[in-house]
Amino acid sequence: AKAMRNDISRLVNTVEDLATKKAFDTEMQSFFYLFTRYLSERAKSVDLDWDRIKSPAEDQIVLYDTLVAPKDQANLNRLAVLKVNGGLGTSMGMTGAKSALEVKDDMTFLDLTVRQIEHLNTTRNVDVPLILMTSFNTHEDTLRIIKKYANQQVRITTFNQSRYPRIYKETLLPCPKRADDDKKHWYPPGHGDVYNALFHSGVLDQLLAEGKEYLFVSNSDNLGAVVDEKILQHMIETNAEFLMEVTDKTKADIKGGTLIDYEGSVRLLEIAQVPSEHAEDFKSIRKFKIFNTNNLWINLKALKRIMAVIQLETAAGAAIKHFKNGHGINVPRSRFLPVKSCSDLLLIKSDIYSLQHGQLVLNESRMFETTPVIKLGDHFKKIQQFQKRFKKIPRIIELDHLTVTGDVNFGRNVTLRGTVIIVANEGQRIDIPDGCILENRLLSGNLNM
Ligand code: UPG
Repeated sequence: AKAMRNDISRLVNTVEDLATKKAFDTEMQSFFYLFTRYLSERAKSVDLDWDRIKSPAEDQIVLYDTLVAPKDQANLNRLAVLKVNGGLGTSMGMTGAKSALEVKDDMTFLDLTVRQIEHLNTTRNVDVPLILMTSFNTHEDTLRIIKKYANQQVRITTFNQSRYPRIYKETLLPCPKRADDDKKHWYPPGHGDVYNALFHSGVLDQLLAEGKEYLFVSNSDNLGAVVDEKILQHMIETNAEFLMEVTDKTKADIKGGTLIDYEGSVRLLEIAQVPSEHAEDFKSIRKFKIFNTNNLWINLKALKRIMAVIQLETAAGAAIKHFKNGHGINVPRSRFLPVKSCSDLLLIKSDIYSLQHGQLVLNESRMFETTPVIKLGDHFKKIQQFQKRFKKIPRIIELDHLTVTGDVNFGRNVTLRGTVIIVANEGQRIDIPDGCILENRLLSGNLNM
């Protein structure tokens, strides 16, 4: 820790401008606390006792269907919306901000979010501001997209989250040598940094000064996270300082965090906290039925009060344990529509959904309640590959299940129905021609149809 402290002072001393230096110093002190906590936790090696983890009690998770709408829109003027937008789309092979990816009708995640808020503000005649937390990785992409909204019905504020130095595994010393050292030597310390960054950027005080009391936080890739007046009303009625929207877990959600009861208090449990011998338990749908959508509702005055204790959380939802009356709301799946992979992207781009004021709505002509299950193989993992392999997004309104493996390419105006499985083995290639209709088909081998 001593060596780290010296290195940090040296880093801070590479900054000349006094104001910048002060802000950077504060950031590095926060990093240093996190680092020393890491050292002490590593020494103890446990933070949660697995045997004390229980499923949440009934009153810790409220069912969405029991909530009632407020009589008017007055609450909305006390609300602000924040998107955590510091992450990159690395899992989809992107080098920039994931929210800058075009998802539908030439609009990016950010454009759709702006549309959603704009629609809320105009139809309800309110002034809900949009706050975007960016990181040094996503700041430029974000500004480029939002600049066109400068004169619209939505006020957009951005602030940058912290930038911490990466450390060498062996020596535990920082990688960067100077404050302006290359990007690759730094990292954004997770969305839990939102509290610290909101506070230090001055945005928390600015919101409070404007009379905003509640903050709705969600992931920037979750297009289902629209403002819900019933949830806001419930928050006010129950004096809950923190609400987490959870939803029923399916096999596809095994990685998400879950709410648990720990010695009578409600807490978030993330896979990273689970000892490896219990990883399978954690993933099971039976014991942990719900997972965190990361749609969080936070009382801003309470946040200000407890800033000192929550500044070091790495996951935003983990802060729930510090607030009074914090609990979960079990919401419909439609409030969690993320794009974590190119399979998710195919679904959202397809005719299964259409857009209404930036919101995705299920196509009425689909006969089933559920959306198709899509599994695209490794050849579709990266966004560039995905774009190259689909000349046009197929029509899938009557599809139940699609599995694609290997070197497969789709032409224009392809229609997929029922269960379709396409397998190109190693060294083979399958091209689905323009206008092709596949219904309950299994294609494999080396096909040039
Ligand atoms: N993000 C930041 N800053 C960071 C890291 C991430 O703003 O330093 C943003 C990112 O842009 C995205 C969001 O945080 O919008 C979520 O990040 P992601 O990596 O997609 O999610 P996880 O951190 O793996 O999981 C979160 C919750 C988990 C929940 C899941 C739902 O921690 O409990 O189940 O979101 O998708």
